[in-house]
Amino acid sequence: MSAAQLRFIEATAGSEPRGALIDLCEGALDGVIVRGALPQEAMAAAAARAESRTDGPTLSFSKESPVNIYGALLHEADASQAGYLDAVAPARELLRSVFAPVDVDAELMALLGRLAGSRKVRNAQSATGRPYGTGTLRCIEVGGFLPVHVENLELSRPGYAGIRDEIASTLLSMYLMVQPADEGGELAIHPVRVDASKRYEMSGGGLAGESARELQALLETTSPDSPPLRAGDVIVFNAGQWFHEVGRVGGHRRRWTYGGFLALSARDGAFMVWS
Ligand SMILES: O=C(O)CCC(=O)C(=O)O
Repeated sequence: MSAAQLRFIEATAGSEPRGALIDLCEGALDGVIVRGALPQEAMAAAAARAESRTDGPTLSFSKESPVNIYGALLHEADASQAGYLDAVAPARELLRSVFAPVDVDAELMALLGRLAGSRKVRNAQSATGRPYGTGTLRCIEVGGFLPVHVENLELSRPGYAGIRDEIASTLLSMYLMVQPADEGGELAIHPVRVDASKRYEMSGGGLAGESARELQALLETTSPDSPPLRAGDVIVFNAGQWFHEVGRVGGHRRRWTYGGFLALSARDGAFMVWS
């Protein structure tokens, strides 16, 4: 782990910097924020529809912090990915109904395409050509938070068996802010980088033991970047390398985001996206 200075840029929808995704992979940039990528009114409608769903989320984490996920999440898949791949099409339908009339996956793929410059952007695929998802809808309840983590360490999870060998760059995360919390719930990106040559002690997706103590000591000597995100803004950042977290959601409103992951493919040089 090492500390450094983070570099973020901001753009407005339609004038995104072409090639920014390559800069993110090469370390010339750490994050890009696209303001007004989707209309605020459409996000308010999507949050209201999501709030009124009576069927339960696909996944619920509630031990320390109440977080609900709608859609197929590779982080939680088993090594066969069968359940994950079967869940992709129904999840797309569910998410289409939440965001209608906006086709959220098409909009985000188009945005990533503009940021990718000359590279293609496509969904990741299984060995038999089945598509991975694009994103999941995430809800952090009031009182909930996401502990500090870094996505490149997730690559050792069983679900990554299908694409692990194809990943040729750091993992990038993209998040569309659907409904920010009315208090707290900020995404905090720490200027502390994971060390690819090091073995980390892990437990339940987070650092444990000496690794956790070392990280905590570094976090106490640095300050994170917390780019304020409004409904309709999208952030794409090098979540593979920079430790990040979501602070506790206060106030009265749940925090809703829609997000997925991407990386360069060793197979065709495209950016491949998965949920
Ligand atoms: O919701 C966010 O802003 C970031 C979420 C995140 O880091 C994650 O789901 O891994």
